[in-house]
Amino acid sequence: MDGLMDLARFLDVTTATAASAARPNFGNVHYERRKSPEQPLELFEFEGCPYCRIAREAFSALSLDPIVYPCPKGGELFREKVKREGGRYQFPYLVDRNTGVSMYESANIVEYLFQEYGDGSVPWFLRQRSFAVTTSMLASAFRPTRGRHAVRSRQPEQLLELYSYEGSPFCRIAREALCELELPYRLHNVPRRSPDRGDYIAMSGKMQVPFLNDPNTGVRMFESDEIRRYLYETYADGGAAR
Ligand SMILES: N[C@@H](CCC(=O)N[C@@H](CS)C(=O)NCC(=O)O)C(=O)O
Repeated sequence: MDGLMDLARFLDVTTATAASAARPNFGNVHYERRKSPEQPLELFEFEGCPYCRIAREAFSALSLDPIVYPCPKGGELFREKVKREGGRYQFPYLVDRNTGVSMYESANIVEYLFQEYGDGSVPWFLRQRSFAVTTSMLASAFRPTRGRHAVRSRQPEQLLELYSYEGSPFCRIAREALCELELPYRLHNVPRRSPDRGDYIAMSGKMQVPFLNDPNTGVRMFESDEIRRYLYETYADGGAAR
């Protein structure tokens, strides 16, 4: 049994690492942020979607902390809101209540974020569109069953918080579980050279991601496999760990 668990974990980390390698270090380093939004941006997405990854890389590179509303296939919680507000089921979808702007299209979202919150210039790995889309599709292909399909869950009263940056394979494993369970969360991006790292380390005790804070239960934890197990045991219907 332990051998099987070890093998499953090995495969999990290997394929997540391969996904990260397809977009090596993109979104892992901070780019200049001119200002921070007063109200959190809202991102409707799902982890397995290559276009959503492109948008998330921009958030990560700017150390922006959106509220993520997971919209996996078969999800019943937030997909409808996107259809209602934007007119169609398409992800990613951005809502910025600070400026009254909402939009589809990852390329437009990237451009908007760097214009509004960055220094106006989009890094090459997001600007080269066909390169970005192809490599992001490759990243998704390494994790064909994760972060795509909804698993019935019970909703927490308060928003969960995840500290992460886009290109970490371990953070991906944690985000996939949040996505599958349709658990909305505040995504705190702390890439290398992020001005927010100091506060993060002071709060968590060390520089390691992912880190989950669940204010509903008081649980605060590192370790992607434990985060995934905790989320399934706490929020999946029936509490099954997967
Ligand atoms: N050109 C769009 C493409 C977005 C797109 O095709 N998203 C897919 C997911 S990868 C989608 O929304 N599919 C509908 C669905 O999942 O219901 C972009 O870059 O944002």
